[in-house]
Amino acid sequence: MRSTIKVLAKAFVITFAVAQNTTASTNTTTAAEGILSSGDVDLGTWTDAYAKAVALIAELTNEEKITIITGGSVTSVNWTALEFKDGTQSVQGYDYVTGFSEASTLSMTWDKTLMYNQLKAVALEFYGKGFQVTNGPTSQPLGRTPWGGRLVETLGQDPYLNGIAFGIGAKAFSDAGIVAGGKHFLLNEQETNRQASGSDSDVAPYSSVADDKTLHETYLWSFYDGVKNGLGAVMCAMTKVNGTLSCENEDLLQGLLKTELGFPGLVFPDVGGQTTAFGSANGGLDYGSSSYWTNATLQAGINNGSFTQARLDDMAVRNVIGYFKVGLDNGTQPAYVDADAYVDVRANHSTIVRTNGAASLILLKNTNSALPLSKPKSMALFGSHAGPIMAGPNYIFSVQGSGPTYAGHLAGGSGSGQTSFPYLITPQQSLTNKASLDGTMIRWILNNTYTSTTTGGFGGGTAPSGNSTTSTLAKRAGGAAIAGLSGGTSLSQNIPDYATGAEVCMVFINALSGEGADRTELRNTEQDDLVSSVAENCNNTIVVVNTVGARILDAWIENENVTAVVYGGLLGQESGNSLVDVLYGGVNPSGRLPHTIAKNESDYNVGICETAVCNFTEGNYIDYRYFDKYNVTPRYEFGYGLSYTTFDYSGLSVNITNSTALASTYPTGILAVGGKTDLWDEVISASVTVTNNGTLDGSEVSQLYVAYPDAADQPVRQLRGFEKTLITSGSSATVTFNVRRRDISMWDVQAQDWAVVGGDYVFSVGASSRDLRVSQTVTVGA
Ligand SMILES: *[C@@H]1O[C@H](CO)[C@@H](O)[C@H](O)[C@H]1NC(C)=O
Ligand SMILES: *[C@@H]1O[C@H](CO)[C@@H](O)[C@H](O)[C@H]1NC(C)=O
Ligand SMILES: *[C@@H]1O[C@H](CO)[C@@H](O)[C@H](O)[C@H]1NC(C)=O
Ligand SMILES: *[C@@H]1O[C@H](CO)[C@@H](O)[C@H](O)[C@H]1NC(C)=O
Ligand SMILES: *[C@@H]1O[C@H](CO)[C@@H](O)[C@H](O)[C@H]1NC(C)=O
Ligand SMILES: *[C@@H]1O[C@H](CO)[C@@H](O)[C@H](O)[C@H]1NC(C)=O
Ligand SMILES: *[C@@H]1O[C@H](CO)[C@@H](O)[C@H](O)[C@H]1NC(C)=O
Ligand SMILES: *[C@@H]1O[C@H](CO)[C@@H](O)[C@H](O)[C@H]1NC(C)=O
Ligand SMILES: *[C@@H]1O[C@H](CO)[C@@H](O)[C@H](O)[C@H]1NC(C)=O
Ligand SMILES: *[C@@H]1O[C@H](CO)[C@@H](O)[C@H](O)[C@H]1NC(C)=O
Ligand SMILES: *[C@@H]1O[C@H](CO)[C@@H](O)[C@H](O)[C@H]1NC(C)=O
Ligand SMILES: CC(=O)N[C@H]1CO[C@H](CO)[C@@H](O)[C@@H]1O
Repeated sequence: MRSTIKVLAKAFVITFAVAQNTTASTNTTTAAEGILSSGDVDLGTWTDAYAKAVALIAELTNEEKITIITGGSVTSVNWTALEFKDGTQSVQGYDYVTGFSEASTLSMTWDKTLMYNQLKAVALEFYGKGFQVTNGPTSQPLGRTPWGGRLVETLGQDPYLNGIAFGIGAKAFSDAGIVAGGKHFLLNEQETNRQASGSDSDVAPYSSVADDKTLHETYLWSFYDGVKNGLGAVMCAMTKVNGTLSCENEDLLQGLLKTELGFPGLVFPDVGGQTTAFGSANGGLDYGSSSYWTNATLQAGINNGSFTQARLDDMAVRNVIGYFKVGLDNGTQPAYVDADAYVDVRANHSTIVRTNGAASLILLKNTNSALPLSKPKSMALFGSHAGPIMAGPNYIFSVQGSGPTYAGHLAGGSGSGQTSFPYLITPQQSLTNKASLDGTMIRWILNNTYTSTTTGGFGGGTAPSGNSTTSTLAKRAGGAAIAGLSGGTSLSQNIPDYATGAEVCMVFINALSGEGADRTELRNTEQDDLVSSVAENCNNTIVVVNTVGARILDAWIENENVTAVVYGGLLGQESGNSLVDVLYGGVNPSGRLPHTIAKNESDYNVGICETAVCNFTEGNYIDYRYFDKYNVTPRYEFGYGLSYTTFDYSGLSVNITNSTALASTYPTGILAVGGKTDLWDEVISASVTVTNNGTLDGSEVSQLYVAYPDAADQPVRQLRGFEKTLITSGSSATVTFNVRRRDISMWDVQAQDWAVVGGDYVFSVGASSRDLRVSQTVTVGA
């Protein structure tokens, strides 16, 4: 065996075609497709890592290779088992790490630089604790349904936005010396019935069925970005695709992932994803359980043809290649430490958390110049989300589902999205600090329904009701005379009385969900009633929403007393500070919606699937693609978000920059890591002038949407570029978008390839998916 592998290693140096002959096996019916040594995929920048991996594996017996693929160490070659860990929002369950914002929050920034900075900082903390692989970044669940319980962990509901962010994550993690383990592969869009255990075994795990076009154009899309940008591992899902477990699905893993996308790394299973020895190994799982993959089973399989030597070698190579690719062999990484060890890896990452939190916040409504605040005389805070939970910070949550709300300030998720907080700045804390600087009088009721049952202060007297003129002592007993917010009326401890007369009323609401259960609601009666009862008494009610996914606001959004709404994800340890930065204008808001907020639940077309087979019959039409196609008016559309300044768009210019490339309907490039190379060619350039015509400096997110010709059978318009640009008041900036071949391609089911259909493409740039300001048509092809 050793000699065979040595030939493999040597052959690699010469040509890939030579290496192909070493894959000969006793079982030729098992697909050679997806085997790295076949040479089908040009490994590019992975070539050196592949050579190192092959050289390492060449030193091993089959028994030792089996040790590696089942997560063991082989001391003879100094191979130490890889340490895997959850948590792109922090090293999960660890002390002395940073509590970053969630991935979904990061996607709200629409800022590529900030995404990179944060994800690299996260990865450096994993590196410093001695981990080699992260179970992330998370592209999917993508957000087929807004009720999906895990959307807080993912990078937005649009394949393009999600893909760009996912690619940035793969690159940032790799740059930090960590193997990025992108997840979940694939069509794992809901928590209900995801696992046989604890569910109805007749229907669980559910099987997702998507047609080939939808699969490529919506769900596989972002994995192209991830693989192209350096994913070294991919986590297959717990669920099934087309009736076969994702982790044992040869079409999915050996075919789509390893061949079409040219993925060179290891596939590892989500919990329970592996149920057989040969189904999983032949299906494309590379890292699995020693209870299925025993030495005896796999060696017998090779002997009787159920399995192949080539595949075992491939699995072993794939287990170590990522380690070499990111330079984990360079001797620099600190030793692995336990969760409570005092190894402080935080550096100055709190500044990233604060900056990115503020940059992610989305201003949805702002009337009467309610925001930014400027030294208000008085302020009242409402809702349990404004302040700390009794015992916290938000730690530790179940993977069996959580929510629908959280009775304290929510700044981190649950399950795999759980944040490890070293501390948590609540809005109450940061607003109080600000009040002390500004001379603002501040009150709070940190409860959504609170009514005091206290009847006495001094001596237990009865609280006065209304504008009682009883004795001073009685007033003090009820808190009226000393409270004073209400300018003469008595102030008892209830929500309407605290709201009455406050110059600013701030209401804080949240929505929580996470791994293990889907959302049960997209709005919350208790919280919506709180907003309404404050607004009934306060003509300057500002609502702050921190949510795990789309949150319906229609119970009160049109109330004229609700003057401003700030909407965001879960912001991490600096949450209150990020909010204050935006509320007081230290940071001009520039977050944009990564999903559509509907007016009603029934406006969304996809709910939770309760059957054994989940047919993705809606095709590509999820989120704004559905709203646009079926003329459903959203409350706030995908891409929406206000600023304290205003921007004007002009002078759009769109040119084909590589007509040679576009002369061919299908890509002609070789298959490489990330798919055929020319899918990534920049073929069209668009530029636009954006002018800040308001009085404050601010950042605008210019968004490029493309409408394909009818023959391509595509949604009305699709995001195909975005750039966040800081523009000072009165200045202009030229914003340029480079459109890649894949950005104007459609999946041709007959040809099984990405096609550029000839015809007129309309390029529009604007401030949201429904606020397109300038357009230009470009004719592609004959
Ligand atoms: C590899 O196999 C092919 C076809 O089976 C054969 O033509 C070629 O000569 C072989 N190459 C080597 C180096 O053995
Ligand atoms: C294993 O590592 C040790 C210490 O770094 C080194 O001395 C030894 O040569 C290595 N062995 C192999 C087989 O690489
Ligand atoms: C080893 O890799 C890490 C992570 O990329 C890097 O920070 C470090 O500088 C490298 N060390 C050496 C000696 O190259
Ligand atoms: C699943 O089956 C559908 C319909 O037969 C097919 O279009 C699709 O490509 C299959 N998907 C996978 C991942 O095999
Ligand atoms: C592993 O399997 C091989 C081949 O069947 C056998 O020679 C070897 O003894 C086994 N090793 C162990 C530890 O069982
Ligand atoms: C090859 O392996 C598959 C299972 O992976 C098995 O069904 C088939 O019978 C084997 N073919 C031969 C010729 O042994
Ligand atoms: C909020 O106040 C209500 C009414 O006073 C009380 O029943 C409830 O327990 C409080 N909730 C919390 C989370 O303190
Ligand atoms: C809001 O009410 C206050 C009194 O509480 C009043 O001074 C102010 O003019 C009102 N503002 C608007 C916009 O109605
Ligand atoms: C708005 O607030 C004022 C108190 O400032 C109140 O009189 C009025 O009824 C409120 N309007 C609504 C629509 O609730
Ligand atoms: C899913 O689609 C298939 C094929 O169109 C159909 O036979 C099946 O009944 C559908 N299942 C559900 C649960 O809708
Ligand atoms: C497009 O071409 C025109 C004419 O050559 C040129 O003025 C413009 O700058 C080009 N725009 C872009 C975005 O390349
Ligand atoms: C409860 C109470 O005493 N209400 C009085 C408040 O003041 C107004 C006007 O002075 C009276 O009409 C109310 O009866």
